[in-house]
Amino acid sequence: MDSIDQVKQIISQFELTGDCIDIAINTSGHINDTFISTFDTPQGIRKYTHQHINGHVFKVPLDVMENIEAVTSHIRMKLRGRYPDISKRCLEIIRTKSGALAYRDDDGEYWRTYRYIDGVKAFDVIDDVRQAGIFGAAIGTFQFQLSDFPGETLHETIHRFHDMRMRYRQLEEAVANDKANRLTKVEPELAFLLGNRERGYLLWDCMENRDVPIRVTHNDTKINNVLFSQDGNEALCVIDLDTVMPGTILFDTGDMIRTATITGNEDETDLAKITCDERRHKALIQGYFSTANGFLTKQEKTLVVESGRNITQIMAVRFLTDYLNGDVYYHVDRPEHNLDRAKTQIRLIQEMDRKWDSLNSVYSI
Ligand code: GN1
Ligand code: MG
Repeated sequence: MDSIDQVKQIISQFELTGDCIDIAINTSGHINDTFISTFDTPQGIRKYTHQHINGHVFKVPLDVMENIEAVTSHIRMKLRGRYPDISKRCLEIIRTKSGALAYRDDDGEYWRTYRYIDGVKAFDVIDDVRQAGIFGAAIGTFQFQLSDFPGETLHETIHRFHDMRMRYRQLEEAVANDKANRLTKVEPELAFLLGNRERGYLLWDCMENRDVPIRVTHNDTKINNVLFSQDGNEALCVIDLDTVMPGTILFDTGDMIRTATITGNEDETDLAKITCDERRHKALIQGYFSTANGFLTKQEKTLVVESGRNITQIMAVRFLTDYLNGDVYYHVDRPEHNLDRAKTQIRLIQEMDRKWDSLNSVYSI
């Protein structure tokens, strides 16, 4: 983690006015280090989000920033004219003093700044059924806004990000190396994931065979990446555009289902609290279809429920792999953190399977 003094020096490289009166650390993300600054300016108090982009995960940080700039410009164009104030509805990059999208520090590490979106709410777990519908509609709207964006112009910032075959190969490698000497602790989880391997290839294969079209995808549409109004009645903005890339929208419906139907936190240690809430699932998909229906193909629609199981599976594989590798990818707060995360994801899949017929009833509505 970077020191506050270092962060102060970094912040001074960006095109900001006023005096920096506070810097706070935000620990919610798994990948980048995040800081929130407060500035006293002649126009009043202004806040900003500063992030040290994880160069281990994002090999070319400037490609990430170019993607975000392109996508946010497109969304802003769609929002203008529809809303008098779009400041809470789209991320806004603050450039460096020399006009760059990110600042490269003396160690070659990249930093970026966004205008902080204040007066909004984010949820790690959904509060109620109605909110699931609002969240689903927000993801559909996001996809719709980008449905006419030329996806092929975006950089692939993490190669084959949702390629399940590659993720299983990485898991196999982690098992073979057993770097952190943890293999004996993961036997049931590993057995479950290996038993589900073939089914997991479905989404990626459909995309590669072009059974579903390539579109712009967010690739991290978890519930806490959508900002809600304070009263929770409106979804305002989809944030964390780091992994925006060409892909299938099923990656996004999948992450949406994974995070909005689970009844506990991603790292909950009491697995008895984890199930897939069928009522939220139904409201979520109805909300999603209400805004996305117009551009989805029949095959995309057919695979939406499966996508929730699929993306939950890929997360379980990735968390378990990182646990076996000794926690080199995701931020962790405790030694078993990644294993706890893998376990909740596996429990969620088991619960989805138990309720599978009921989950699929969304298609007969
Ligand atoms: C990571 O940094 P964060 O928390 O937004 C990860 C996602 C996972 C997520 C699991 C680049 O996202 O793929 O879904 O954790 N991002 C990357 O919560 O690997
Ligand atoms: Mg992310």
